[in-house]
Amino acid sequence: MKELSRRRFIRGGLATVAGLSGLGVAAGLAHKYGLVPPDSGGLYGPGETLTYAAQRLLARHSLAREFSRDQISPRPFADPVGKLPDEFTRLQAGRFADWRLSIDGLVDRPGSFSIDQLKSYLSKNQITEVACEEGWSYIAEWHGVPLSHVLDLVGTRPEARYVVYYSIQPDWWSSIDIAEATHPQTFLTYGMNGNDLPVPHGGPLRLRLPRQLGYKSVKFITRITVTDDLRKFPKQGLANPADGYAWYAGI
Ligand SMILES: Nc1nc2c(c(=O)[nH]1)N[C@H]1C(S)=C(S)[C@@H](COP(=O)(O)O)O[C@H]1N2
Ligand SMILES: [Mo]
Repeated sequence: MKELSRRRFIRGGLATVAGLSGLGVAAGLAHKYGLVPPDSGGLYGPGETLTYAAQRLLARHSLAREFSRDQISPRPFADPVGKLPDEFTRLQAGRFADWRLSIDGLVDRPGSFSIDQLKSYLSKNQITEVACEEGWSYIAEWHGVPLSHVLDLVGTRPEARYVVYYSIQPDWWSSIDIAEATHPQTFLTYGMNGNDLPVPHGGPLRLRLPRQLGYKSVKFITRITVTDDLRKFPKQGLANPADGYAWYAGI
């Protein structure tokens, strides 16, 4: 388990500063223009709203930095994950042949995809950094299919605003807005540094979002739901705003 109380303490300090400098006024403007993230309520709300609104107005299409092959970290750090469910062990024994990613919600053709199917679609590489909120990072090459490509295959409906994604690990799930979901660097990732994605890094399938902090790049993805309203869902899983993890974690 992570040190949630320390994070809460750090965020508490930041919220105090934000309160003193009057971010609430800016947040009011963001509301007016519909640029409000789903964790805009409560103590951290004005700061979160300002960050998200500024990002979406100024840098919606910006690219995360990409690196050259010689900058790839020789020993990428795999952040230890909690115990994986028995279902994972069973699928792993079958070399993930039965792993499925299902996509439902506001799409015309809900469906489910095997890893081999995903590999047969448009394949892309990116050499980007995983940056953990705790301060460490590493650079790796990632191989996958852009999420936008798969969303086009299932036919995202026009009213879609968010994409919710779930790990086989029960408490790990998160969500992003459509801008992030259709960004060219947002990948359904099945490979790393020339090999299949290793299990400690989220194999066989991980959502990679190099523009946001590591905790948004959820490992062992099995389901995606497209929605118009995050209030229909409970708060983010383990990495949730109440514990000091912002919903929008842009870097
Ligand atoms: N399913 C799942 N996804 C996860 C985590 C996890 O514990 N379980 N940890 C997150 C956190 S906090 C970080 S920083 C990154 C770490 O990625 P890495 O193990 O490749 O370094 O994975 C994220 N995705
Ligand atoms: Mo992290």
